Amino acid sequence: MENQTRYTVAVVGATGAVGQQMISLLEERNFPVGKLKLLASARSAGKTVRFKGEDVTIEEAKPESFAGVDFALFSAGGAVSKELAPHAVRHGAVVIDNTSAFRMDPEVPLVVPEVNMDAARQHKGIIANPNCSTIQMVCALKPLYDRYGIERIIVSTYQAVSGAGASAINELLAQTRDILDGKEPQANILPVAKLPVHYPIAFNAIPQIDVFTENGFTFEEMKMVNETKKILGDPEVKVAATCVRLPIVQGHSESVYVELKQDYDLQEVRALLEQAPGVVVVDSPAEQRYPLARDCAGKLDVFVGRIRRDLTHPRGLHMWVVSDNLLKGAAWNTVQIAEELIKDRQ
Ligand code: NAP
Ligand code: 3JM
Repeated sequence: MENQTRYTVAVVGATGAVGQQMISLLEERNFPVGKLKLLASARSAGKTVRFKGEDVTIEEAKPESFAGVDFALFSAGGAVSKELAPHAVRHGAVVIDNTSAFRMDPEVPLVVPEVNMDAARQHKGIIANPNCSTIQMVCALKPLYDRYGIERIIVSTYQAVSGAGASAINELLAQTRDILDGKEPQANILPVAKLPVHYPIAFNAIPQIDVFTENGFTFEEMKMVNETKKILGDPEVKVAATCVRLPIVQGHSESVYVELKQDYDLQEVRALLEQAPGVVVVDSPAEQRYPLARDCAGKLDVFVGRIRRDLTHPRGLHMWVVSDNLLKGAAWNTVQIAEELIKDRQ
């Protein structure tokens, strides 16, 4: 494919946990990159990253960095996106933003390709990538939503530290080492770096992800509530979430309880999930088979198991949903949106 169109792609946040996965995916998926621009803070300017056998030098992200860029993949926090995404759009780039900066903006589509790729095609320069916990949940729920309708969702998450960035991964590893060495663990990052109180995550479970909102739910929990409604295009779906951080490096797990609008047949539910794009069913209690974060890390799909009927509600259903938070939850969903957009142009 010598004369295939090639694109200038910018990765903003190139040194981060998500940005590094984006760079790997662009290479592994053979995305038609003509030029790769790697952008981060001034702290990283001058460092190099290998891409397709060549060293690419990281530059400081600035408003003028986006001249000639076709796709700008943002993953450097909400403040950076708010400041720089409008400049990328001004330069003619399509922005795919991984932060919460624009997700609830009515002018910005919030997209999971398996669920609502059509919305992406209506973009006005910016496409938002949902929160990692929302993405994997809606992938598993979409086939059930289409077939039966959804009344209500109650979800509890078991989230990996990589969702809080490279520094949270380092913190978990250092604390684990310290505790095993009989030393006092130091906590400076989790649950929320910018807040004053920190707790060790090693050998722990922290029921706080992101800041608290006035209603007693955290912002992460409210992302799941609001983003799910926007992606499904249904403001009536009731969602309640409890988001918990666990000492896992990569892979979010979720206990999802859903009340469907219509009676369902369990075998049909299983068949719908087996046929759903991007979903893999791993569910065999007789063989003790169910999705495990360790097995799902590094994979692009959403894995579903423990599919069972609720004992108290006739239309209630339980599932265990696992995916790699840095891949389908972030970098892969972003690169996948870009792949779908270029398919349209070919
Ligand atoms: P991370 O490992 O802490 O990396 C942060 C990245 O942002 C680094 O590349 C950093 O560059 C860069 N950065 C920081 N300040 C900057 C600035 N002023 N200008 C330009 N670049 C700057 O975090 P991460 O886990 O990769 O996550 C990054 C962001 O992605 C998060 O803040 C969040 O908004 C979003 N995210 C989304 C999801 C999702 O569910 N879709 C999941 C995880 C993260 P330096 O190395 O130079 O500091
Ligand atoms: C995941 O703006 C920031 O400091 C980033 C906070 C953050 C977010 C967010 O709100 O964009 C950290 C980790 C997310 C996310 O995907 O919502």
